Formats: sequence, C-alpha cells, structure tokens
Amino acid sequence: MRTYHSEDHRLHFPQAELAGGQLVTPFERPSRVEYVLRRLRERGFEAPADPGPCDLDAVARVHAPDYLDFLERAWDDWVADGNAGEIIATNVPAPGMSAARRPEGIEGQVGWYAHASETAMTAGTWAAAKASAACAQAATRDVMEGARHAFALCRPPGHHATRAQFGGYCFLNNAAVAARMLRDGGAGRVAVLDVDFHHGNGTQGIFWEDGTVHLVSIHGDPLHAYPHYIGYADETGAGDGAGATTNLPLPPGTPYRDWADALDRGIGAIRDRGAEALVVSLGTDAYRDDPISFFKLDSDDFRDMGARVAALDLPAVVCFEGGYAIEAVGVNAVNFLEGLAGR
Ligand code: Q9C
Ligand code: ZN
Repeated sequence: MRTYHSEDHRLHFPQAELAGGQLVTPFERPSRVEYVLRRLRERGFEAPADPGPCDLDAVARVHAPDYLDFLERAWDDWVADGNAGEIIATNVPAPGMSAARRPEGIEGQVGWYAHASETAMTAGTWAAAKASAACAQAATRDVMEGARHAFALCRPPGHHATRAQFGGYCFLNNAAVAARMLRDGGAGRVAVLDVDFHHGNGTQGIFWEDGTVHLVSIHGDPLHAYPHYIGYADETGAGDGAGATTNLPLPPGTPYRDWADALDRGIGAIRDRGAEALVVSLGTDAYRDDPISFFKLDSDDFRDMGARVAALDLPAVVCFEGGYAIEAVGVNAVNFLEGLAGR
C-alpha cells in the first residue's frame, strides 16, 4: 500500500483556534503528520510518494467555483482590508437573516463561506489544502490503476468541508474528491465509510442527492458533539440519493464493542448497496485519549477496525482525517492500515 504525502501541509498552521472561549494552539497541527510518518517507517511501509500537483478540475467536481475562488484570494483580500490577524469568521448568515446577497467585503464573505469559527485561515492555507487534495487524488489514481489500497496522508483534513463552506479544520473535501474521481473513472457505485469521531457533514451534503455514492458515518451523537446540527440517524438522503446516507451516531463513552456493532451495520449497508470501490475517511479521534472526543477505543481496536473493513473485499482509498491525541495518532492510523492490509 503506497502512501501519498506532501510537505506543503506545513503551510497551514494557524496560531490560534477558538476553543472553550480561549485562543489555543490548534488541535489540528502539523506534528500530527510527523507521528504517522514515523510509524509508517517503523512498520516497514513503503516510503511516502509526492502526489504531484493538485487537479483543480477534479476538485471543482465537488466544490462550487465561487468557493474555490474565495479560498484562493481570501488571504490577499483579508490583508488588503487592513486585518492584522488570521482569518476567523466572526459573523455568519444565521437562520432568520435573508442571506440573499453575498457580501462584497471580505469580512462578510468569510462568514458566508464558513460554517464554524474554530478554523482559521492563513497565507498558506490554500496551498496546503490543494496539496492535501492532491494526496487524495494520487491515491485514487493508484486504486483506479489496480492497486488494492492506497493511503492519502491528507492534511488539512477534509470531511467537514461542504460544497461551498469550510469549517471543522477542513477546506477541501478530500474523500469526496476521491469518491467523485472513482465514479468518473467508471465505478458505478462507491461507498464512503467515515470512521472519524465527527460526523462527515461535508461528504453527506455533497452526495445528499446522489444515489451512486453511499456515505456511512459513525460518529459522536450530534446532541453532544460537533458539528452539532447535522448527523442524525433519520438523515438518509433525498431525491436520487434517498437511502444512500447512513448515519450511525453513538453516545458519550461508547466502547469499541458498541462501536464495532455500528461498524458491522454500516458494512452490511455498504454490501447491500453494492459498492464497487471504497473511500475511507480515517480519523483516529474515536481513540479513548483524544482531547476533543468521547469514544473509548483502544489502539488495538483500530487494527480490528481495519480487518473488518478488509472483509468488504473492495479496493479502497484511505484519506486521513482527524485525530488529536498527537502521539497515538500515528499508532492508531497505522494499526488501521495494517488491519486493512491483513498484516
Ligand atoms: N473544543 C476533524 O476531526 N470542534 N475535525 C472542536 C474543541 C471542531 C474536528 C471543539 C472539531 C473539528 C477533521
Ligand atoms: Zn474528527
């Protein structure tokens, strides 16, 4: 299994995340990737390959053109407007406002294109987001060319990015780009299995009316967890996508036994819909010591998780998502990959 990785992820490292009413060092930080690389090396995985440039046409298959344009120019517009700090959304079009016109000023536009305010943008964010998507694209090309599995060591993560909004540390939805590429490359039906602790709201929105891309997301119940306002079990898709979204929210304190039951239900649903290829949104924040999550998985559970996914017997693109117990992130991610590869 090849890994794709770009050093350009370092270009995205805001000084601050707004968390608990404080400005803290972002949980989503560059060192997360270092720990994954170290464990990959230790366990004898092939050295990571550079993904090459990002194919923006493939990105535009899942994101709105005006949103991509915003991401590209946001930093320059923000600085030109006289702002001294990083880009943080402070005003958003809340329900009850008309939101009929996109503001012309950058402050109004930042809120227009944000769904949460914990996620800051910096001068290098766009370049890093493109490099992250490029990893997903390169891994997807591997699988389209016959590789059984490929690992995209994406950073920043992607699954919270919607068609036209960033948030939850995400800007471009790498897993959605991968799924769309697999479909465009000839796979009739694709499944996205999202095991990150947080609901894959971006992926859900992008494929909400698409019956050919089945999202299965196992996550902290939105009654208690970010993204708070989406991710309930009764959200199952609409139009042609009716039935092609499977949400499996679980309560605080969920141990692996219960988590794995949900996984087996999700895997059964994927079998029933007949996917030909799989994308895994691999967050490791379901881990017991994750600082912002509330499940109770042990490191060994990630290997079992990978083995259960392997039993689906599908070619798979694995995209790295969240996971913030910094050192354990590497162990947990690589445990999953070893389980998947049957090692
Ligand atoms: N006080 C991913 O795992 N809320 N994103 C954090 C901390 C945002 C997570 C609350 C969590 C976003 C890719
Ligand atoms: Zn997460």
